[in-house]
Amino acid sequence: MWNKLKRWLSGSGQADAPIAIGRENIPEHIAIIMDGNGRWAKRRGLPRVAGHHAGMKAIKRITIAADELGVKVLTLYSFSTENWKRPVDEVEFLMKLPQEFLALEIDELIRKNVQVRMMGWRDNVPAHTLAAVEEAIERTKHNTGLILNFAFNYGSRLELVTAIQTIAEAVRRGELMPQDIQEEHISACLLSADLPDPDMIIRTSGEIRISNFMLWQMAYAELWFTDVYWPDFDETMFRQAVSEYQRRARRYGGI
Ligand code: V0D
Repeated sequence: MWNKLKRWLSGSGQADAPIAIGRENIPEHIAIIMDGNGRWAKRRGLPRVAGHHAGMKAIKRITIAADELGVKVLTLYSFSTENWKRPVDEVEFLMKLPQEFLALEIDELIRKNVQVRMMGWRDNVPAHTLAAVEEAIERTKHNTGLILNFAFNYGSRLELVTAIQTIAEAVRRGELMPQDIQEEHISACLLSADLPDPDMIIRTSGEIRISNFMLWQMAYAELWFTDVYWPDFDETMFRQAVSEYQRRARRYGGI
């Protein structure tokens, strides 16, 4: 009802038809660049941090929606290795959010059989933040449902640099010949080594770029962009993205 009203207010004139999603061809791995929290707040005359806070509710909504659709992995880009350049107060505030989010949601995540993970560098992360994240990972590590993978202190080029270092070291030790290096060696050295590549990447807030996110893994991903700010992103829009994914024919370079 509310979504219908919102669509009516925004003047699309569209009836509230249910979004058709087939049970076949559900994307196995969806990755989301959760952008627009600061702008969402600014538009309301609120401090940026209020937008970050509002973004946590969207995480909950989309996690539930992804789980209900049978998505296996949901990766959420919450903090990049470049985000340390933001004002210190903002970074300090952001570093309290994983604890707050997990304190609020861990019981339901456990009840829903969700496995929490972190994809990113542990160094530089404040001890209180890391302790909360590690505790959630530990408490959910045997869960067999949706993998909720937080890309947190993550950067794709650094991930590739460390992969290249690992492979160069193997070559130096004589365990691998340069001409024998395969795509699989590179995939196996990434932080996402035990996850499938994302089938779809969603970015909110109208920016049409990838911002150092899963550059290797996104080779065949469908890209989906929306102008909606992350705190306003809801399950209807998420289902719209999945529905469109199913309509696009994926060919992996074939015909
Ligand atoms: C702000 C919108 C949950 C995006 C949501 C420090 C930006 C709220 C987490 C989180 C953030 C991270 C790891 C984890 C569990 C939860 C989070 C950050 C920002 C960056 F294991 N929300 N959230 N992390 N925001």
